[in-house]
Amino acid sequence: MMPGKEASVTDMEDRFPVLIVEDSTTQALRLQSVLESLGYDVAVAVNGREALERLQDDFRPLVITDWVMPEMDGLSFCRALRDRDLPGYVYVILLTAKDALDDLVAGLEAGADDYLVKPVHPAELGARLKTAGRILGLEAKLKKKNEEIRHLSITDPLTRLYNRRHFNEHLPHALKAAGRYGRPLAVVMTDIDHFKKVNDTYGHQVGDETLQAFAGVLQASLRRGVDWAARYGGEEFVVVLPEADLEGGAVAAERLRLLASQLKLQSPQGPFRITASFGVAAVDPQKEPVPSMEALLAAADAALYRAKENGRNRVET
Ligand code: GH3
Ligand code: MG
Ligand code: MG
Ligand code: MG
Ligand code: MG
Repeated sequence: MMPGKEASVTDMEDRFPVLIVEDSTTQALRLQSVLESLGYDVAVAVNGREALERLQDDFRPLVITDWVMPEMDGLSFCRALRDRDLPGYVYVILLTAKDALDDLVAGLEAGADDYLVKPVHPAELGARLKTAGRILGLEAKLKKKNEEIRHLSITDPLTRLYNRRHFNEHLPHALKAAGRYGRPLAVVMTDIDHFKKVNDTYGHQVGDETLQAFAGVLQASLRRGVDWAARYGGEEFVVVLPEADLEGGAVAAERLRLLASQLKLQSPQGPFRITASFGVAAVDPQKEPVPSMEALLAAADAALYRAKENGRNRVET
């Protein structure tokens, strides 16, 4: 940054919260005031043990630690920190009066990212902290990208519902939880009736819009925070209702059936409607052992097949 120029937004974003770990109150206060004058948000811990505790509930990705401290010194602190599963990477600067080459090597080997010898000039400290900020900023960017990729990997691009991958990953968890807490769980499988005719009559584009509208009905109908819907295949969807038994699942499916049949869909050839068939299956750990995901889905699928056989636009259990 050029002198006289204002700090850019990026500069501000790179000032991550700092934790000073220092047993000398005088030194801690001096360091704190330097850091605060540079624009950092600062907290202080008096030794390694206290710092570890503090990072658990007040996570600070930038740590400046002293070496010689009672209870837990800076090196033990670095090693313990690297063993912890914290919310993100902690960039550690060891700031110590120990100035031997062996000490520097030992400090870095213990897990410190940087090593500064006391007394450090505020200008150097500021520059070192900027380096730390660049690295932590990069980590934050990667984390955000990872979350985006993770989101994409579990989302169906057409309907924005969860995809089959997420469904296959999460239904077993939901079943395990149901078994553990002795709670029921219902799955509703649904398949749009004569959907091939929608494509054939109105074209694929309208077919896609129909899938989006139908998925919208499913998503909007989720009543509890724990309920979720996924696109299982082409025009097949599944709704998972933890806490619902077979009867509750059937009531939910009946509501969905009605809402789907009331959807007003548009095409260049004029408005049209659809219907869908529903198959419901449930587990009740109070009455019987929790089945595998495959067995539960086979039961829902068999019920869906009966709904088709019995004339479509209906719910079977
Ligand atoms: P049924 O009442 O027995 O379910 O008849 P159906 O015509 O709905 O069943 P079928 O399984 O024969 O046809 C499903 C159709 O869904 C065939 C396929 O081209 C279409 N489809 C699958 N995925 C998509 C998609 O992403 N977009 C569009 N537009 N069509 C899709
Ligand atoms: Mg000390
Ligand atoms: Mg079919
Ligand atoms: Mg169909
Ligand atoms: Mg089908």
